[in-house]
Amino acid sequence: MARPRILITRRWPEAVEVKLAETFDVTLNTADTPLGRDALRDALGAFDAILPTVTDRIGPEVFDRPAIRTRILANYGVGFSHIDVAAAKGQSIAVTNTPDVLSDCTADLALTLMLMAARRAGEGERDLRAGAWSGWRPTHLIGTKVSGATLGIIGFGRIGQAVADRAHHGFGMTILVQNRSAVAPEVLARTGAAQVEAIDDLLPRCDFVSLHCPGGAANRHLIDARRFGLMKPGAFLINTARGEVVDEAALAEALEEGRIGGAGLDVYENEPRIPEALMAAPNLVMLPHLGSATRETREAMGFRVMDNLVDFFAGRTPRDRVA
Ligand code: 8YV
Repeated sequence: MARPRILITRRWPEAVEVKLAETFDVTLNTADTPLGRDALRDALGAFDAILPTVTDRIGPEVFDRPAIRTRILANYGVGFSHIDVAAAKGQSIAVTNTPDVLSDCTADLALTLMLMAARRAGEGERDLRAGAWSGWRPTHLIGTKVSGATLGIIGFGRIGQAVADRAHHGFGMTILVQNRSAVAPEVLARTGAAQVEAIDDLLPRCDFVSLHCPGGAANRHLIDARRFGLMKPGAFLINTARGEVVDEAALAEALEEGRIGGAGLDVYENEPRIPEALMAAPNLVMLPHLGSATRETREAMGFRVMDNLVDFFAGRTPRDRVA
């Protein structure tokens, strides 16, 4: 039987590309630039599997073509709000993702942002490199204490729980959780966490709020101007989930007016475009979507995609099938 034709839409860690090529008829995107709508639409007619990333916007218009060959979109990443899952389902195309393997590193990065924002690490490094550090003084770049503070976690899946572990056991933080469904008591007990029914009840109680819910239309602008108003003055917002979860214009305003203490972002509404108002905000730490960016995790994500593909083409249900 002919080997399935697969398209890897961006460059992946070499070890994974090599392994995939042993099993599949692989096409690489050697230019490593996002494919765009027409190229993705063409790919649906030419490949048995497409392996997209967050930079491939696979909306309903991409599926609007005759003779679709693709049977699976095996996403590289846990979040898949860039894929119109209903449209894929409508064409009987399976969708898989890569949970678990990136939870540790994404949680590590959420803590990085929390510490950087609260301790003004970005500002400090910028000043130092600009030659603007005049020396130690008791009032220089005074930040906010992280240890012992209260952390609110919105979305208590694998990554949210990994953040709670680090924050509670590493920094002695009190953990409050808001989640769509009830969290099992033993899961809450691991970090002494309490579940709060509504986001509006959680926000006023937290010194730090970290987002770990899915993106997509359902959670678009979950944190908006009204909810920034509910946060404690001086509190920090951390987003390593998806850009659309935060109303960036409202965030810029809340930062500008000093309604919150600061924020840390790894994801943005229109990546890689960053609004000017955010670029100008000093009390904001911004990283370029680095949540899972370690060699170990990026390789593990690739091998997880490979497992999903092998199962799928062997007629088994892939472990990470989301549609
Ligand atoms: C990925 C992520 O690197 O897995 C996710 O959902 O946000 C990132 O860690 C990216 O999405 C790759 O497609």
